[in-house]
Amino acid sequence: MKKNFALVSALLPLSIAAQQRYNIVYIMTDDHTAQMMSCYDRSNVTTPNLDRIAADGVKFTRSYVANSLSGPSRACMLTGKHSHKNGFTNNEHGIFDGSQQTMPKLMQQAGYQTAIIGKWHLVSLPTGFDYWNILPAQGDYYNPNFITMQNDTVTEKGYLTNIITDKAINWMEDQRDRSKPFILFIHHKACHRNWLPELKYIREYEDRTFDLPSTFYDNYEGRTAARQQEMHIDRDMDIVYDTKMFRPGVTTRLSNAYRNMVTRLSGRDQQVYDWFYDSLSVDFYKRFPDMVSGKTTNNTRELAEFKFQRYMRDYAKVVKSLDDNVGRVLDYLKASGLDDSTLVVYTSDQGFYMGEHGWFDKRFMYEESFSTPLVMKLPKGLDYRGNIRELVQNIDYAPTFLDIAGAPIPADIQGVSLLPLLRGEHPKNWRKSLYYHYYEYPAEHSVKRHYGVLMGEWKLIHFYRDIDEWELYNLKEDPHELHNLYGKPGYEKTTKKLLKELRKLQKQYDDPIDNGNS
Ligand code: SGN
Ligand code: CA
Repeated sequence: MKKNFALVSALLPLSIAAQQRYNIVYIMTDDHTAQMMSCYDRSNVTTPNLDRIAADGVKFTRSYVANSLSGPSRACMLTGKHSHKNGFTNNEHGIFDGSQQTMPKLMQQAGYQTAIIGKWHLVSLPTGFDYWNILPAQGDYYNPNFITMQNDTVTEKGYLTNIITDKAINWMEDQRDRSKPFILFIHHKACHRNWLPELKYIREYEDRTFDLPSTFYDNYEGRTAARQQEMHIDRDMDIVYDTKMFRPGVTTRLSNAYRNMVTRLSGRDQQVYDWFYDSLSVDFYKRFPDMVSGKTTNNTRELAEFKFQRYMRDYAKVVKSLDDNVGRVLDYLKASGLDDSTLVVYTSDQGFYMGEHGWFDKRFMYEESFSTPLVMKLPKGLDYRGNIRELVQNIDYAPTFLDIAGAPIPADIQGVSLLPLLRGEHPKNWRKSLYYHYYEYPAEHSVKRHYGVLMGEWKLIHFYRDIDEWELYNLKEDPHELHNLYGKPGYEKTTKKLLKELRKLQKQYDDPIDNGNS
């Protein structure tokens, strides 16, 4: 017995030391949704480089966030904890407490070099990174500012997606300590509103007419919170800021913000931009003369569909640059011999509506925005390939990376390591349900506060605060979540079961429900 112990303790450090310490390149975009990624959905765009990641690894088909909004999603990813535990519940009032335990700090302790480049959006400055170079707030697409580790603001020339990639490749090539494994976070602003394209792709997708989603003219029957939102393409998308129909004299809520963004371009670039969108704008105001007053038109369907096409085209252009740049990172890893030893993760801070329910933006626990794309290119030694259908959430990334680093996963981390799934295992005790909680209301886009549970084909949601409404969906029979079954005869047992699961998760995650209606 004694002998065995001695043997085990002699072997243990060896086995940890012998474990391959993969590098991790974590690429996270802003608002990039699966409907605009061809490895998930071929109907809208082609993304060959993103598809390469999935082809050389895995694609998660049931990947979700804990809170569908930028700052909160990033805080969940960094801590492995739900919003109420990491303290960053919403963008408008949140300041991330950088003194708390985070995955990058734990990765450092495990001997990794840590770096982050691009969108940060957590207000306080990064902690736990050996190198960082971040955008102020949402950042700008054209000639963007970056905040340096010295807390200086520096303006860089060019298109943001290219610049972030240049910086990331530079860091891997010239700046990192080659004696250590690394985790590099490449955080793009693309494809965040208002979808300003790289000038070389300004004409791309202009001959495409995208199909309207079947739910574009949703009437929100039985769904009060869905009816009361302000993220409607028809009503809420700004004709100047979002669809870029600028015309001197036409003033909208966001027209000044728009000009400030576009006039970051200069000289010939500014001309290229203006030539393109001005000619569209001239046609637009001929077609919708009432819009010159910046107000309204009788042709509401025609206008809504015009806005939808502009939205889809501009978003698709932004994705094209993104896909190119992901390709550059993959090519660099290959050329530099890092390919076999590096896990590449591609995800977004949440999904997004591409006209489903008539919407843009995110926030709701409905599938399009609750889910987030997640594909991983696996390094040598992790040889599983294909789809992973288990339920996963962005609180799982932190424990996964720690697991990969051979580091212990602290007990207060609420996510679980995905490493067994990456090995092709299907653990019998894998989670059967997911918890969601969204807090940013009252706020832009007016999506009511809500929490809910997803279990198998069922979803139960409670909207609260100045509303007290429950929704129940069967995703198999009603994938677009149009038929709220809550309170309908025949669903009492299912509702009870889901409610029990919801309360169990709230207890497990220790979420004090701030609703007054629970
Ligand atoms: C900005 C956008 C919103 C968007 C939020 C949050 N408005 O406020 O449309 O929902 O960001 O997005 S804008 O007029 O400034 O473009 S998030 O991805 O950062 O959470
Ligand atoms: Ca986002």
